Amino acid sequence: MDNVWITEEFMDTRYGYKVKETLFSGKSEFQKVDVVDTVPLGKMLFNDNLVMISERDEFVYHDMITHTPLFMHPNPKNVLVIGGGDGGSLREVLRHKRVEKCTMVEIDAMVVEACKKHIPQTSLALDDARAQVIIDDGLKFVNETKEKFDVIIVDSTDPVGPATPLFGEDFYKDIYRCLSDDGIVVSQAESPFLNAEMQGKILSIMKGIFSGVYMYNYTNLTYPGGIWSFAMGSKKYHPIRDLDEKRVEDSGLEFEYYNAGIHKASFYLPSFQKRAYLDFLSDI
Ligand code: AG3
Repeated sequence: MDNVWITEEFMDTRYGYKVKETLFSGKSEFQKVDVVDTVPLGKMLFNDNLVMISERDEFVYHDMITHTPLFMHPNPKNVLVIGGGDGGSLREVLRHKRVEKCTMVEIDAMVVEACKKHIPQTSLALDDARAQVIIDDGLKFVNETKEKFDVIIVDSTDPVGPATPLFGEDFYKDIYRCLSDDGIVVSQAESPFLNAEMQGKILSIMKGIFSGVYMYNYTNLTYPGGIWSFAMGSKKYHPIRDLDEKRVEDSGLEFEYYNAGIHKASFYLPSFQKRAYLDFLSDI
């Protein structure tokens, strides 16, 4: 395999990675699933030919999607992850000692199995005693559950294929209902360069449901579009005023990317992005 490349094509752009070895290739009921060992970034998971994680940079995304809401909420005990079959979000959630339980609802068993077998770096946490892994449709789960969650993390694929309804209004109404009175939802929300329309849509949906609507960014090696964003709906807490920096320090956790400074800075958006979503965003 001397000059074999794997490429992602997304929104009329293309990104490539030099392949060492293909470790798994399958087609589930929902999507194509590939795990490939690459020269530059270690093992990578692709769903429908789109990069989900690389061993080299998954920590950035997983730090930001989890620790940001978990340090904003003063006492997150019950957490729900929708999607996230690679286990990376679950791994980071469970590092918080006050989290008593983290339920993960992933639609595609093949993703979970492929990662368990080939990417222990993220999948190790799937066997944790505080983890409950459910293979089911997240949409259905939030529609039916009677449980209340302090933090819900929507770690989905892009708004094409199986994840499309996770970018819709009905889903967020259900999310609101199964959040506790001071709950927070964070959703992966694409790139402001390549998918501004989707960002606007998700924020406008949240605006109709949550009293606090925020967006925050990080920069990123593998997802297309340079800047990547998360959308946040909050019933009570403010992302910056309610961040208890001492608690971040006292947690004793060491992060590769997240820290209190990055947490605060990430909510200050580039002017073009802030201007585009002014109607939907709450004050920072
Ligand atoms: N969730 C975010 C996937 C979005 C990537 N998009 C793309 N490559 N076009 C990934 C799951 C990580 N736990």
